[in-house]
Amino acid sequence: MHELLASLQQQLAALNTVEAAQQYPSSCLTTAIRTSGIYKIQVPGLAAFEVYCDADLAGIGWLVIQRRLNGSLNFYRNWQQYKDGFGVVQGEFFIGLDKLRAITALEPYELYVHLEDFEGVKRFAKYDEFAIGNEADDYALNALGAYTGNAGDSLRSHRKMKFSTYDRDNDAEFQRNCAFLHMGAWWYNACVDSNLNGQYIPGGKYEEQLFARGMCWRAWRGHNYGYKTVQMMIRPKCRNFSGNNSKQ
Ligand SMILES: [Ca+2]
Repeated sequence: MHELLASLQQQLAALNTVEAAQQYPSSCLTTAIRTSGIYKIQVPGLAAFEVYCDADLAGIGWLVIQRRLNGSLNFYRNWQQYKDGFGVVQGEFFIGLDKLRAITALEPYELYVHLEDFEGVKRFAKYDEFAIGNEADDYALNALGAYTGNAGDSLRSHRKMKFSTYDRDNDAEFQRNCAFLHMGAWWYNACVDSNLNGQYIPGGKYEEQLFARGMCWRAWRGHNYGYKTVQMMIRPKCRNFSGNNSKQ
């Protein structure tokens, strides 16, 4: 009898946990979120946290994971800071690798990279699958699906690479530290086709000797150009959702 009671109590506790977890959505793709702004989400393993949901750039349902607007925030940071995240979600920020892992492990996600140059031209790169590993796997870019867009594909060569910061060299360049060399933090190979956490360089174009230290996306404007605005966003992929979520 005592065992049965204990079992029932356990089940009740589990139900309460589920109920608590359902207080907030697990992503920005929900009928309750129709406009851009700050919302709270909750994913297993983490306390509920605020995110910025974007409903303007590419339809509804996008959760912003990284944003560069004006260079006001330093992105040349260490492993712990990239793990935890930094900045504020309505401005310049990086969401943090632990959160990014927890979100993308929950269900299939797609990735949208928005770029705007200093002439006001906007382009994008979209990938129909996106997921990263856990910390034991150094948050490797495990899944990167098919590309569509008009900015070109400058993430392909970073697929399967581990995340690196200046104090955690996980790149494929044996002699050198790519994060230090390119003053950013990324899924460096040996080393870069893109460096969207690199230095913010007003005006965009920079000198040859600063090779790929800016927020470059090689396929559009090469290694020596950094964009005015960058926004990386993710959205659950496989849900049958009736909203206007596919302008592109
Ligand atoms: Ca290295």
